[in-house]
Amino acid sequence: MAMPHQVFKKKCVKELKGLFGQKRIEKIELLQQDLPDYSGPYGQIRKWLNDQKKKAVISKKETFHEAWEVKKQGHYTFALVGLPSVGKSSLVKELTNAKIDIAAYDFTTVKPFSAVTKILGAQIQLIDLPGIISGASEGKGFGKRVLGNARSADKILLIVESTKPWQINIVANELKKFGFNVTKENCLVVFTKKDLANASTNKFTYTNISMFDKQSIEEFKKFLFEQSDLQRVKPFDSNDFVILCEGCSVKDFCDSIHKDLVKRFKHALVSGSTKYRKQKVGLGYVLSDLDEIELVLKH
Ligand SMILES: Nc1nc2c(ncn2[C@@H]2O[C@H](COP(=O)(O)OP(=O)(O)OP(=O)(O)O)[C@@H](O)[C@H]2O)c(=O)[nH]1
Ligand SMILES: [Mg+2]
Repeated sequence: MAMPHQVFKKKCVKELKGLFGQKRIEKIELLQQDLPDYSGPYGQIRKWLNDQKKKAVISKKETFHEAWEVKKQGHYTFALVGLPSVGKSSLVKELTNAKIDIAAYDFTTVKPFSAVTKILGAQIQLIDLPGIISGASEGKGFGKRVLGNARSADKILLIVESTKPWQINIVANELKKFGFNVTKENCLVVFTKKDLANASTNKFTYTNISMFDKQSIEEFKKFLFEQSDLQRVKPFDSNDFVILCEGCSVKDFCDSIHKDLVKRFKHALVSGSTKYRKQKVGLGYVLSDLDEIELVLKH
């Protein structure tokens, strides 16, 4: 029988304390092997371990400059990584209305810039990074400082010009050499300047956008939400959604509102993913995007 999820989470935190780089990654992989294949609270632990693994980048001789470090904000963070002048800042500006410099010459952005925007009720953070070049992972063009900032992201957006799809390999290689686990799960490709060409790749999930096509920007927002592993749960008496991680349970919903709510919990009435409207469910029920929920509490 699997140990209770709270006990397992405590064990993870304890065993990872003080471990960094490769040692931390190895310990996370051992813990992942022990993790029961359940959803709900164990799904949250699985996500947490994956996040920890992404952040435990092997840093070689790299010394990271604090001044450049972008703080994680909002429900979910995407970092934009790409060669110079591919349209990273244009995209962040379009999505967030932030005051950012955009220009036809390379290296317009010289420092990381963070902006948060609301997409389908979720606070999504975008980190606009200076352009990288071949050799960035070895420090060329302040590459290490730039790539180091992608560490705080939940997923990386590989920003590539649609007329130059080969840029994917350059960016992915620099990220890999820097120690990132470049996979379909944690990297997405955004082909920019769709007004010039349409591009595709079979290595990553991708989308095409253009600053001159507002429809593509609207679709891009939905794309970001879909790729963000977040879901919306609607309390029956509210018009606002509660934003939770995919695979969250009724208990996670209660905890997100108040830590003591579960003590008063009798049952919940859920509509959406359930067979019936207002179906009676317990704390372990796993919620889906756009479920409506009503809590029935002890007095
Ligand atoms: N045709 C076309 N040009 C675009 C599009 N998006 C951006 N550009 C142009 O591409 C150039 C570079 O845009 P930026 O947003 O500054 O690119 P960047 O990737 O942030 O560049 P660096 O900060 O230098 O790394 C500018 O001249 C933009 O006007 C687009 O969708 N279509
Ligand atoms: Mg820029």
